[in-house]
Amino acid sequence: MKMTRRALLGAAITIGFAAAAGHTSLALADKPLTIGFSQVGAESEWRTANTVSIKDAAKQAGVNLKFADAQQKQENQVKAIRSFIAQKVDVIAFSPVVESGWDTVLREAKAAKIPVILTDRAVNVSDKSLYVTFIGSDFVEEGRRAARWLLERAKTLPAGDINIVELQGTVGSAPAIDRKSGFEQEIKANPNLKIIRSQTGDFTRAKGKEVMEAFLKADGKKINVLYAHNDDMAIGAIQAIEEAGLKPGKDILVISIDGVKGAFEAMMAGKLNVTVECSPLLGPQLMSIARDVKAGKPVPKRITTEEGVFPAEVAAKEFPNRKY
Ligand code: GZL
Repeated sequence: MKMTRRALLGAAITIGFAAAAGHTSLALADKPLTIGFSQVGAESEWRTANTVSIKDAAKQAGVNLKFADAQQKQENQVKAIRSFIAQKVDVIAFSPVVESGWDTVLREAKAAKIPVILTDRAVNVSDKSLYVTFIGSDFVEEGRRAARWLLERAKTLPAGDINIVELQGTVGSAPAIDRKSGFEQEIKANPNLKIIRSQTGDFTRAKGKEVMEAFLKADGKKINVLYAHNDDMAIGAIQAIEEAGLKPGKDILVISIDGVKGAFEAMMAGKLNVTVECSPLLGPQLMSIARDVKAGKPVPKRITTEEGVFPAEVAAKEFPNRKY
């Protein structure tokens, strides 16, 4: 069948458009995903492992990662997020140092049509559409698990009050708020369990040691248990307990959260009684979710990491399996 000149021209134009479209989509497919990531800081073994997980996963996934360390200051995270917006990254991800104060900058990201993913810690915002999803642990459950270990252990202790001192994480942070709440809810089951002192150690070893020294000066012999919101503060406090001439893990039971290698070493040395796992290995999940978000695929609003509880009795056996 002879094609008329008009038909040939129409066909040529159609092929031209298709090729261009094909070429464009091919080009888009080849362009690496760019993620702007604002990290809390480098305050603990957990945080260091979290940063390694994110950077390694980005390399593995061929993601162009723009990484900013906020040195535990919210204003630095806000600055970093604004810089990512200016650079027109594909996705913004961050671990918010504290829960509040994010509405304005997240509205700027939304206006710039850049999706935001929360990792590790949650935010308190009036409009939940300001972030696409939150990948991280259930900190309330971590606090409950710490308390459940103590409720069981309390059954083997002499009758009477069991005095607890608490080293809280960073003031205003989701893990500090939730780990405190979960622990307090659960210990209500035993009225002998009393929190006699509670103060922030800001998730660091140095501050954990300093605050524990103050607790020991005030209440020394009265203290039966230390509940620390992370292993780094517990490890700092263990040094203070030893310097006070007491045996951590025996004279004062030590309970903490994270499950970093340092905690397993302290348990194997008989100085820490239990650590509740909080996995920092969020990198691979972040990269995969970010790609889905960029591709416009639906993702769950909340992705909770699976974790365990490791008492001292299992530390030596579990230690070789630890990845952080
Ligand atoms: C928990 C994380 C906490 C860790 C601390 O997901 O945000 O911050 O428990 C870290 O070790 O500093």
